[in-house]
Amino acid sequence: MTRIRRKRASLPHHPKVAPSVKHANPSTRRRRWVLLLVSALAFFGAIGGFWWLLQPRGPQVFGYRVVNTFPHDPRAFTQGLIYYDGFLLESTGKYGESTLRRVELESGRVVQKHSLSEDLFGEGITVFGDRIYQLTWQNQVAIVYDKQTFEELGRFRYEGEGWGLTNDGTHLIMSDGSATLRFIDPQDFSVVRRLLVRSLGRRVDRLNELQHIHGQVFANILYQDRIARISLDTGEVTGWIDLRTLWPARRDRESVLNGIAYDEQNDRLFVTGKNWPRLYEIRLTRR
Ligand SMILES: [Ca+2]
Repeated sequence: MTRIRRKRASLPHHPKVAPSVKHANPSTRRRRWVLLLVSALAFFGAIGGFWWLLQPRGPQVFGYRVVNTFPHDPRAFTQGLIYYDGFLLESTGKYGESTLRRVELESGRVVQKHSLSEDLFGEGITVFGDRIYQLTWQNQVAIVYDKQTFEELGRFRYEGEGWGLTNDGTHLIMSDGSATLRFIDPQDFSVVRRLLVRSLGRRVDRLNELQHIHGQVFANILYQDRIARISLDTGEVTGWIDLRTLWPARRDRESVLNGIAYDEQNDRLFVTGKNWPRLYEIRLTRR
């Protein structure tokens, strides 16, 4: 009994809690809390910043400025357009009206023309080497021409529909109305790669006329009068060009924006549409 009483009596002199904490004054304690809070904020802030850096950025939205306006044949149901060697090359559609033509930019005058047979509906075109390749809509036939004389050199068959056509210097790149671009071997027209095009995770359907520009593909979207700038590595849309106000006086639902051409030497971007009376040289502006 005596021992126990002694032990109890000694308790206040041997506290179990460290004296430094138990007896820290209030200002020291406050400083510790502030330090802890600041450290936590810095830690989570750094994690948040890192996460933000890793997030995919949304596409840039571009406006435009009209630099020049040129005449365009209002009877041309434009399905393919390129700028090549000082002239425009244009493919027009519709059964019985489809053509391949060489057009003087300034006057809109057709200086050379090849008419397709009435059963063919002309679509996208591209120049590759000494040849022009022209797609047809539902005929599943690509026609190959001598790029100077427009003499037909041969034909290839492909699956599905043919819409837009361009090339990256190695492969032809083709659209078919879906969100997928096909990369085509120009020697035998075999498909070497398919690229699904998305914008913020959503498929971008109705990719139509195409133009390869500095490693990206520009594609106008049917019935939207917008152009998507597409990364050829990922298929992601990196930018949208809004051209809805460019030519609002359309005569019917089908007379939509369809035709992108690029003069690489002089960095000029041209656009027109189906049966549009004008072809525009535009400069992109940031919004
Ligand atoms: Ca084009």
